[in-house]
Amino acid sequence: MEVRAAVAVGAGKPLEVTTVRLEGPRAFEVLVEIKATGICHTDEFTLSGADPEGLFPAILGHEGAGVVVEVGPGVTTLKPGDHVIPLYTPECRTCEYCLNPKTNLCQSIRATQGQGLMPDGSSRFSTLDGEPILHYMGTSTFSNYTVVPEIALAKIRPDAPFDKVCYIGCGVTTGIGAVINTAKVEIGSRAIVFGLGGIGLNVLQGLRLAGADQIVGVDLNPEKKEMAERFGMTDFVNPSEVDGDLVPYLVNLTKGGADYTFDATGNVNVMRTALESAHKGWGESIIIGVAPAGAEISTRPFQLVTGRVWKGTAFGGARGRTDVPKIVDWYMDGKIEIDPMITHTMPLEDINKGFDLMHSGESIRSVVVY
Ligand code: NAD
Ligand code: AHE
Ligand code: ZN
Repeated sequence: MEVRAAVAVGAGKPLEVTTVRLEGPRAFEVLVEIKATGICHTDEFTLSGADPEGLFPAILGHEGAGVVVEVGPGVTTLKPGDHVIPLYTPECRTCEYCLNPKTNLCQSIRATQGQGLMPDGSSRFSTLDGEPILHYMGTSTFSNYTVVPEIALAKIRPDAPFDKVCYIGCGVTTGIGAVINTAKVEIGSRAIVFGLGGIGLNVLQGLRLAGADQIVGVDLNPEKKEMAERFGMTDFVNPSEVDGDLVPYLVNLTKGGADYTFDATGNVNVMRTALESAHKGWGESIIIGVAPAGAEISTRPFQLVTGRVWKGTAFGGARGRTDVPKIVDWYMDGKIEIDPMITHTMPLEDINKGFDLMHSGESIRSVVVY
């Protein structure tokens, strides 16, 4: 079939919205009509050329929601008409990783996913001339139809609005999950969140849910303060307004260091500050941000010797087929908020404007509605 997609043709180039060809689902695959997709900073990271795994031409997008149109042979858990959220972290429930309760990183299709291919090693997308176009993160939601492995689809309730719950496909789950699944924050904790964008705001609402007492937000953009307060931030720090080193300032503000700190910037210098502003003896720092190719983190080993812990999280430690439908219920039941964070919506034709809004810091989340 012919579908409309935004194609990433090369690093640093605008997406090209065009008609491409999509082959139907093969065994254990599902054709999904994407109804809405968010634009995450990770899409921008890959489009910029900073992603060591970035490949072109490809159809980016990993924060979508839609409806099953057709299932391939062997698919047993989904049928046409089901509402779904594609998962860049699948959940096969049988691999060594899925069977280990310590991780959510299902590896059953990771190798081909990283190469922009379906599990059988081929692509379903091509140009009208028949040249292959690669998938991205196994999801490729910047297309009005996409093909996704069955194990990479969470079935969700049919009354949830696509243009809001698409955000659960990455940002919401990553931020809240980092608090609940990865850090396992206790009631009464003090926390610092670096970066108050689409992920950081969800870390804030996760901290609020977990009952943290002090929630410090750090961002260079003062425009982020108001929205962050709405999501539970108790103290705002703009590093450009702090005289001297940020670490002692934050340690003092949190009365000895935070129990938990979170990087949601992807900047390795910020990651170091986050680790070092965690409390001596027990403070844990969680890296969420994705850093560019070649970037490395560093600190004095003494920081770890004296009890601080450095951790990372992908997709908030969530097991998508199990956890995503529950997070959709939390939203529908009013336990978490999504609507105010979706600051802009646009048709696919205007998707590059969504990237411009992210660059200028004007948006939290832009959502493309098909
Ligand atoms: P975003 O662009 O919406 O937000 C980033 C925020 O960081 C902005 O508010 C910006 O002003 C702030 N910032 C930038 N540099 C800063 C600095 N030096 N000090 C303080 N604040 C600074 O991006 P996002 O969508 O929220 O994504 C954040 C990061 O999380 C990205 O690196 C993204 O790739 C990553 N991410 C990781 C996962 C995961 O599973 N680990 C999932 C989603 C996104
Ligand atoms: N490809 C990059 C790493 C990108 C990355 O870390 N992705 C996160 C999700 S970000 C979503 O917005 C992730 O899930 N990582 C685990 C995995 O297996 O990719 C690189 O540096 O090579
Ligand atoms: Zn993302």
